[in-house]
Amino acid sequence: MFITFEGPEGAGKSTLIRSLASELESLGHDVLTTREPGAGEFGQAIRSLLLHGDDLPATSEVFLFLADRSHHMVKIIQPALNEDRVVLCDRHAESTIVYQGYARGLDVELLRKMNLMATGNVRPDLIFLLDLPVEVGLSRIENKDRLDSEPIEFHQKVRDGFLAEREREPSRWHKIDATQAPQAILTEALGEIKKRLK
Ligand code: Z5A
Repeated sequence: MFITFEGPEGAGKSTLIRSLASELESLGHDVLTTREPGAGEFGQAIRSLLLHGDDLPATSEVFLFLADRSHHMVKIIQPALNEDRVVLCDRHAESTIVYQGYARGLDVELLRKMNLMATGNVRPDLIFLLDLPVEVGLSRIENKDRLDSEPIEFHQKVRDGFLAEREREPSRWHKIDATQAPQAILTEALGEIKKRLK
């Protein structure tokens, strides 16, 4: 099962993924946790260009995210799915639609096609949207990177973009109120995964 985690900054994705992985492992599942950008050596190199480099043209940014995604799919995610592992991935294709499309203004329909090319047409079985007001999420971030430092209007477009994407395809998404305590978020996410694993 391929599960991705999306949301605005500081939504608590990494926190949730860590505790979900340990709960799922204790239930006997073989779990892979991974993230975009930045899985493996190739992903790390792209991550540092994207998050810690100079300002980038929006098109350069999108090609770097897609290069990371295609490599990640072929080398890490698809082999794990082939072994029936549960893959928990912190951000994936929907972040490109929302950050580079809704927030940066690139053509969303073109980005959908580019995503499919990068993933070999593989899409997540389940996408968690950890939703919260952008001010709350940003206040949780201690060391801001290049993208965290965008103006508040950019982050609001990101939040609105995720909510709009979820409306397009409600059966693939599960929205969680990310202002709740971590334990409540974990219980809700675990319940949803168990329901879908049946
Ligand atoms: N990006 C893109 O533009 N296009 C793409 O295609 C892709 C990504 C794939 C990656 O940054 C950036 O790349 C990201 C999108 C863009 N943009 N930005 N900015 P990243 O990987 O460095 O970080 P992130 O994905 O944005 O995650 P994050 O916002 O840094 O955090 P998080 O994983 O969602 O949250 P966390 O680390 O679990 O928690 C943050 C803090 O909040 C921490 O102190 C926790 O202890 C605390 N926390 C967690 N949960 C809670 C609850 N429930 N209550 C209170 N406090 C909490």
